[in-house]
Amino acid sequence: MSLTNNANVLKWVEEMIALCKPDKVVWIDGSKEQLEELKKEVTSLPDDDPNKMFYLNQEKLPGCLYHRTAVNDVARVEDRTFICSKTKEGAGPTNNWCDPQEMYAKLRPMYDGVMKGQTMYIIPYSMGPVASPISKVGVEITDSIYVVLNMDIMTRMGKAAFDKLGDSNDFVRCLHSKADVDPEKRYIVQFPEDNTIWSINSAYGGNVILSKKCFALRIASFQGKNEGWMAEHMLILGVQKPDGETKYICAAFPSACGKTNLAMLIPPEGYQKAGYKVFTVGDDIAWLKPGKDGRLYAINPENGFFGVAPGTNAKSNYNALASTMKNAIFTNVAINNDDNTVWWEGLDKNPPENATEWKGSKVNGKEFTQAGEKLAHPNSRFTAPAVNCPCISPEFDNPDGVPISAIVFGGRRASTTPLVYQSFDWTHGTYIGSAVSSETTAAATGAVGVLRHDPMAMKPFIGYNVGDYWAHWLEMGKKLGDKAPKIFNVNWFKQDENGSFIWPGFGDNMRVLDWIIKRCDETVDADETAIGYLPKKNDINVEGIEDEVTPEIMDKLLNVDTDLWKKEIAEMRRYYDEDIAAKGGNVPAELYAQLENLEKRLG
Ligand code: GTP
Ligand code: SPV
Ligand code: MN
Repeated sequence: MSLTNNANVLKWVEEMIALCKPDKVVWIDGSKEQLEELKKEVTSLPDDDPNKMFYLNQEKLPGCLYHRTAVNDVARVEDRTFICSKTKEGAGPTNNWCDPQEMYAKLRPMYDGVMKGQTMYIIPYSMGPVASPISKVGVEITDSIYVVLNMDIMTRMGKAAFDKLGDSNDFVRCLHSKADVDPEKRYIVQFPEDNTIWSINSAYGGNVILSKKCFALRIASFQGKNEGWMAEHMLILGVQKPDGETKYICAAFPSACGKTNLAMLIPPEGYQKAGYKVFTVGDDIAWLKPGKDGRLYAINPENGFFGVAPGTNAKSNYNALASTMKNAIFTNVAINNDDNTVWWEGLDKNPPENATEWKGSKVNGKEFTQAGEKLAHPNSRFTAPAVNCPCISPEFDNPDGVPISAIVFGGRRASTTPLVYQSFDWTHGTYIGSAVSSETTAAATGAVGVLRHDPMAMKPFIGYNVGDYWAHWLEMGKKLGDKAPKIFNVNWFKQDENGSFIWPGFGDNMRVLDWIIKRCDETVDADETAIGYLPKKNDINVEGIEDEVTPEIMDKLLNVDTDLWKKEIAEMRRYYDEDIAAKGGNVPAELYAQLENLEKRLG
């Protein structure tokens, strides 16, 4: 029985049934009973079934499940991801493009009968609190129980989403089939003008949880441009100061560059004693819209965290670890067979001897890791409900969102970029965002550690022409005027000659947030340099870490090396000219002017 009378939904569902030809159709109402049934079904599959999920130790990890994906299916696949706008210019130089009709024609035969002998699940969901005027509805059709269970954690899933939709046609049509998980036939395709996403031949995270990068960033960024708001790859956190005021900050870092960690940080002891508290609103995606008072407000469209497991431990990110202790799903981590719990690199220093590594082989984990092998895949992930997070913000469900005081950009940079600096204004901040580059990580397939441009940490996620995207940023700044958030850049990843990080990072990043907040409150001065405002050396509080961050290290962290910056800027000019402008991206004149001014200031 269908869960809605919405004629647009019913018509589309009928078409998809006719195309995929499932044996059975199940509407997901979001009830506990239905989800428990699905868990039973997916854990009862034979051990060698690739769709199998496993119950973990239900005393230590109640409600938690484990899943491993195909070896060739462990990360987003950017080379197989398409933005099928009506025109090539619509997708612009940062996206793969194909004519939509051509793409539909190519994919339709692949979906034809793909669900024969299988069940089709129809998942209604809301991105953002159901009551929020900023939220939007999606419907995902899938043949994967893993997807249903992930969507339950990551979104507000179930009938309430259809109630919100009413008889409107404004919902995103998401179609997913795992098909044969054939990497040669894997496609992740967005059709922005049709509000449609088609994903096939993957069963992994970001490729199949279509609410996430496909909808909440690629489609939503396009909607935001047309409707006057922004969808960004940003965490949202609140810092409650000793005086009781909470300041909200958004930060955009590329994949696997520290958003989840910063969003959940535990302040150093000195800050805790002084009365500072950090609250998490979101760890990956922000939808930003001007509010009635003219300030910029953010909601987190998601309802859970799909976080990087390796490196997560009680010290680096206690709150993330605590979030995974019940009703979570673990993907591609290792199993400790002694007690049927999970393990990954960086959890602790004791890899289990009696382990199953992420591909499914039983190994002696100690010997295995000593030999340099990884027990967990570097992009192994947990899916955890936001309600589990000990520091979840009391404003998490606020339909109006939270007012943003600062926007922070960052990336992995071994050199050049200082620990923190502030832009002169919104336009300069937009330039800084456009200039984000970062060393690549395991979050996407391909080489790791290669420096690449990743404007606003959105390179894989801008659902339209990057030139128009930058223009939209500039326009938002004009709309917000003097109420616009201040824009900063940070770099937690500066290295010494031996390749070691010179900034302790994690909880100590609070020290940088502290400076950022003081800049917003205008209670701290700064040095005006060619690249922007830098902290005066003694204004980054190092109380308690003086041994690690000596004055010499602080000098290195805040250093602006003119030669390196001249190279950086030459590369930016090449990037704007060759990678963007020459390939159909209209770099706004204001950004070129920013680049020229920067060149002049550096001499
Ligand atoms: P996505 O979910 O892919 O968007 O990633 P993310 O930006 O949320 O990154 P996450 O917080 O999961 O961090 C990814 C990796 O960076 C982990 O291995 C962390 O241990 C490491 N990391 C995070 N913060 C810091 C930091 O301040 N310093 C250092 N050195 N490493 C960090
Ligand atoms: C990212 O890669 O930025 C992620 C994980 O947050 S995924 O959902 O796979 O995109
Ligand atoms: Mn992400």
